Amino acid sequence: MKIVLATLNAKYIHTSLALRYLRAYAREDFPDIDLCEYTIKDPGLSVAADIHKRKPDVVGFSCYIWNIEETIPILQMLRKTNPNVKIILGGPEVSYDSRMWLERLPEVDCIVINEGEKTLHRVLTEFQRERETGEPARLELVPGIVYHHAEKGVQQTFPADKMKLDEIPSPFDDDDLPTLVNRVVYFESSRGCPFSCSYCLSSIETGVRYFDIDRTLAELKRLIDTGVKTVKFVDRTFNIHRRYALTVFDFLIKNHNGTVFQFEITADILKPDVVQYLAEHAPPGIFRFEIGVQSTNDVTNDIVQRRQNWEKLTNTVLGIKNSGKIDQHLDLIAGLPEEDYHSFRKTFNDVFELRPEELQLGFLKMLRGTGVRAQAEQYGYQYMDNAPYEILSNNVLSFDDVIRIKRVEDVLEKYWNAHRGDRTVTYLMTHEFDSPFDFFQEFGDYWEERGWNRIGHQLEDLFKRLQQFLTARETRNMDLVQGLMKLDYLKAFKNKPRAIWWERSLDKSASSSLIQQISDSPELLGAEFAALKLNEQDIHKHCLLEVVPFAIDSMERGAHLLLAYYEPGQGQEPKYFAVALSAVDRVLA
Ligand code: B12
Ligand code: SF4
Repeated sequence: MKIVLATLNAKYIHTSLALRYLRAYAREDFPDIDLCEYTIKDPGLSVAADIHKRKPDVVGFSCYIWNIEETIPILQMLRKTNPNVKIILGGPEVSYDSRMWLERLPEVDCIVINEGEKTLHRVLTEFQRERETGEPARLELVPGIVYHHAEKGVQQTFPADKMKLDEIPSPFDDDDLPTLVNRVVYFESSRGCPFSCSYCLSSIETGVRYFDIDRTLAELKRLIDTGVKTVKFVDRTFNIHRRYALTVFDFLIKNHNGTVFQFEITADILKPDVVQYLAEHAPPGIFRFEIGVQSTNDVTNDIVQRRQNWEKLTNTVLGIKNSGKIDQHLDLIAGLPEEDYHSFRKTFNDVFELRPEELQLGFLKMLRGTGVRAQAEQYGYQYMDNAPYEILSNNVLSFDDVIRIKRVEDVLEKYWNAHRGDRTVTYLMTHEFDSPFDFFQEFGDYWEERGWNRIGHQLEDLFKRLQQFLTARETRNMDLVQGLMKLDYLKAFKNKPRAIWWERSLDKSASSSLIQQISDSPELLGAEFAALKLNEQDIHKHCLLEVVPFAIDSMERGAHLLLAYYEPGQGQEPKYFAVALSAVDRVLA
């Protein structure tokens, strides 16, 4: 029996862990399985054609919020082109309201609800038996599915028991592993979450199950040895089990070999001793933490049953930040119950205070199966009918508010999260705007007014646009802001940039005589610079000179000569050196 297991990933770089598990579990009895990964951008017809040419007897699709709408036309084409093929759906998007899905999709033979390995195997066994005996598959005997019954219509069987995780063979097979090196490899050490946030699907399943720790470590070692660049743990809350988490951290600290590991952690339950251990031992740039904050409004958190200790969360985030070794990505959700525009502004500012490396601003999605969806009427929610079921408004947040917050998201992504202007934005938020949120909101509004949301942007454009916005609103201290923008712009390059977006503050001859001066007296720029022993030619080739109106470490006012040095062959951001212009002038004189 030829089986195709297929899915549409959100992007090419993502990979499907679910399909790899399903194949691993079924393979012993059903060796002829093709695992086919596409993306949501692939034309439906070419996906259908690719599956069709494999001549499958059974096709299983893995369905999520990001791919369901694109998957439906594909399975409908397959049904039309091959009336005999068996079509199975599984995945979180179809595990809730499954009867509705099957009624909506008569082309589908059955839907597997939740955990799929054992259930898929049982369904396949029935289909195999049908092929061999000619008797109809006895789907009523398979727990955990919804299927079409010839007379009784759509039927649902009893829920399937949860599996012991170690019964499932490794999802990573030796032939497949090398193809994953440059993609994001998802990795699971546990299933389930003990928390009950009502907007999240993971709150529905009770209990947390773990893979045996030795197996987990051995699997991680395999990924590291294959040279996989990025591994993302999909565990709902990686640090629930303190000892398990510490063992994994410790193992990775000792064995990472350059592979980057991302974890979703709950910051307020990460114990101070673990934070300290990580701060001391984590290799820089190897771990990355995703921390869901969602809201700092207590009423909102109560309603969505999210218990969160803000003080402990803050201590963890700052402790990790101060170590400078682990990037943190904090998540917010706009549109939660009773969080109006002003409350969301406060949430945003509270979280921004922690200066996370990335702050992701998402909008509430009313996922099928979740508590918030069941309570939609109570809080006056309007939301999209189809995936991703994003909210449009509720009783305290109008559609206009939602649209305004979207503008914040847009510039937040382009500037803060892309690290285009860290120094400038930090300065603006603390000195020239009432709060970080107000900076992003005002800039986002201006951005949209100008129609810039409809065009593409080079790096230079981002700086020119920021300058245009700040000038138009007559921002104070623009000379200082522009100095910071220069530092930020120059930092974006690994080699001396060819183009700059501002008018040079030094003409060619002034620049040349300064370079000569610096090469004669490099100690002017400090001992670190002098130790580089750059000659005049090196400085011409690898350094860029500019005047900024402040001292770069203290930000004290006063014209300074800035030298940005791009060390050849290092592929790193420049090193900055500076000296008060008056000091250089004196020497020059
Ligand atoms: C990886 C991931 C992503 C990746 C996508 C990767 C990809 N392949 O393209 C990225 C980062 C892009 C992503 C984004 C989002 N995600 Co996400 N994501 C996950 C995550 C962390 C892991 C999924 C996974 O691999 N799990 C491990 C596998 C083994 O479990 P599984 O997927 O449930 O599969 C089992 C069963 O479902 C079943 N099964 C699955 N497929 C099939 C197929 C067949 C044929 C059968 C029989 C069975 C079956 O068997 C599997 C094994 O037991 C899950 C949370 C989680 N830990 O599961 C959320 C999750 C899937 N995401 C979710 C959400 C809401 C989102 C976002 C909307 C969040 C947002 N930003 O607002 C976005 C959507 C992006 C978009 N473009 O619209 C929800 C899903 C809701 C839904 N109905 O699909 C989840 C469940 C999180 C949650 N707890 O609510 N996400
Ligand atoms: S949001 Fe996080 S902590 Fe809350 S139920 Fe979902 S996975 Fe668990």
